[in-house]
Amino acid sequence: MSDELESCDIRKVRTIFLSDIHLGSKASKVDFLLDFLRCHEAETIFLVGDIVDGWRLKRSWYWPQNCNDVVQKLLRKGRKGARIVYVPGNHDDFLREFPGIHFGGIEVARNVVHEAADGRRYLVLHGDEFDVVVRNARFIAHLGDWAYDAAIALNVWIARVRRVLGLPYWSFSAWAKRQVKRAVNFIGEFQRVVADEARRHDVDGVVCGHIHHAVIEEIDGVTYINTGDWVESCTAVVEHFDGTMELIRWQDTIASMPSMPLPVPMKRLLPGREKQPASAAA
Ligand SMILES: [Mn+2]
Repeated sequence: MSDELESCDIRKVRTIFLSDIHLGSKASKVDFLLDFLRCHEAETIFLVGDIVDGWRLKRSWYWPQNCNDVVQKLLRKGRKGARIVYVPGNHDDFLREFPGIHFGGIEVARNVVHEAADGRRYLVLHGDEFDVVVRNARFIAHLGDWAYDAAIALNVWIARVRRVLGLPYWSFSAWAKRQVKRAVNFIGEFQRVVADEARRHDVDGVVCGHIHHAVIEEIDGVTYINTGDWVESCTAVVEHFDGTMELIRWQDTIASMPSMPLPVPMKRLLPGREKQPASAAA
């Protein structure tokens, strides 16, 4: 038996949906994803966009070994018979030039309809086409990515300058609250627009990613499923053999698995957990 099989009970599911892994970005939680992939086996795996962060890689190359491990693991699952469908997102839009191609057993599709075991049909797409900024002007989106980092650096300077001028401290929290409110509006609007698109395709539901906000919910008769991301939330959606869809928050799952060896960052988050096996071995 391999180490992989010893580390967790393999969960067999019909379908896995993953998106927004952002391989090539330092923020990507690659080790958690590797654990998730070790513990799950599926007949079909949908990669719902932004799997590789081409925008980041273009700016500076960052590709540690564990990124290769993810690719290897997926290719291996493909060799062992899993169907793997890659629906590109905006960060890996270089793949959109090649709809219909196969590489290493992975098929690339702009969007695809998945029929679940219960006969319900789901439109699978990344979702950035509904992000008005991305759709109307790609350069604004690129700027946005850069501008976010710049804004944070700028805050430090604004505070310093205001202090020198004797002005009161500019309330970051009030500003942040306004941003959150706008974000909530944005999420709601995005979900509504994507659900509308599903209705136009005459399907029962939609599986998307892009906004890094995992959820399964009914929106006016359409099942809206967002797979979330592996940058912050470490979420995936699986379809069971009866067609039930389940949202998995991997860090919660790991925390409830006493037999699971914790990846290094998790040990820091959950001190004390790793002590149990040590004392048992003694
Ligand atoms: Mn995206």
